[in-house]
Amino acid sequence: MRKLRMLAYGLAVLVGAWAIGKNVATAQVASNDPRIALVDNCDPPTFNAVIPGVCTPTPHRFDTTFAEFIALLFSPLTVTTVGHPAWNFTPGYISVRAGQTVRAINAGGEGHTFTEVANFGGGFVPLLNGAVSPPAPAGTVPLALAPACALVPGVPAPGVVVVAPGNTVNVTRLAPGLHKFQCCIHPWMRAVVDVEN
Ligand SMILES: [Cu+2]
Repeated sequence: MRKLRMLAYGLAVLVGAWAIGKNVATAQVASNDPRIALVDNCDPPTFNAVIPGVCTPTPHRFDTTFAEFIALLFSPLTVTTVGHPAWNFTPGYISVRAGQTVRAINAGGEGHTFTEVANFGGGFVPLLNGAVSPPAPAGTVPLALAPACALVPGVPAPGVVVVAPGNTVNVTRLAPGLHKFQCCIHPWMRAVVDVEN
């Protein structure tokens, strides 16, 4: 467990440092724009005991403890990370008209990214990709990194913007067709935006 804590703490520093250097678009847009909520259920005392400051208290306190979160990262039915279902993008599929702005609103207590990827894949936190054992069961196949989620030290990746709790990122100028978005921290948080002509 100590090793896990050290690793988690290192990751928190990494994510925190990344968030500080980023601007998140918060321009006012029409309130009827299609929106996707970035949702989690982090319990502040237990998450912040492992990764200080990672879970912001919210008016309605979230209550998935860190241990519960880790316990549901994996399932005996699959060899890859499944993730805790309380961490998700909702809705996971929306259909919008070309030209509409999609608002991705962080309704959770943790930072998340809303990153467009060519194909869904792993994020930049090895623990949450199933690459660290424990907690990953023996035989776990780590998720392959989605290239758009790659972090290169000193080189900000355009799509890897950490959206702080309560903040919104606006996605504009989406071409007609299917667009896939995921969180580069919790790679099971995913949504598809279908842009109609
Ligand atoms: Cu996330």
